[in-house]
Amino acid sequence: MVDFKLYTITGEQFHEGRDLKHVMEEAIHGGSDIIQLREKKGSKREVLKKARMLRELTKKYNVPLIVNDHIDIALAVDADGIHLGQDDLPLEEARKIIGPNKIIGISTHSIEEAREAEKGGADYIGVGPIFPTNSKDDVVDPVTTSYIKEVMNEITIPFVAIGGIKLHNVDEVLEAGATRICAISEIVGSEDIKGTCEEFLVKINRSKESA
Ligand code: 3NM
Repeated sequence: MVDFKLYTITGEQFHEGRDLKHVMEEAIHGGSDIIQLREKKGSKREVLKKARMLRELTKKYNVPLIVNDHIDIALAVDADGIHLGQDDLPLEEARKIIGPNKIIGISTHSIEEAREAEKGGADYIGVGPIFPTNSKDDVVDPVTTSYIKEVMNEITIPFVAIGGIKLHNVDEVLEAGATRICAISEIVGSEDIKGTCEEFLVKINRSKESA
């Protein structure tokens, strides 16, 4: 099973003018230990091209690559796994296509969705949005850190906290019990991507030590 601490997702709207490869390489240099390609626009070919580039990059650093939604592209580039939202292909169907050895992550926004993902064999779940976020179009109301506590009480598969997480509010998320943090805008929109990742990791590691 793959485990990780700091999950960086692509978000082109936040790094306009900067090259995606450079942005994600900086995140990896800062210690981000899992990367997701999340492309809601663009043709299949454009997404495939980015996926190939990120596959090459992540292989070089031995970091897992997850592709959001596009199972065909995940298979074509031999990504480590896929991430699915509640409106994407159901988990069981996705598992049939992608096989038993790939990672499947599921976004969840309630304990019912978390239970269903665990029962269906998800490898990890996203738990969010913890705070308000502008990075997702069809976003639901913030679930707050109380959802983290519910998940910790009941769910045994790994979970990653997501949604509006910034350096200034991550301590609250860690104090609630999260050990894995995911961010888009705070990382890829940063002037200092590597430094931002390093700061996140200092906080995550400090919280782990005191747990
Ligand atoms: N999924 P930022 S929130 C992609 O709650 C995504 O499932 C969410 O971006 C969920 O770190 C979110 O910029 C956006 O808020 C995260």
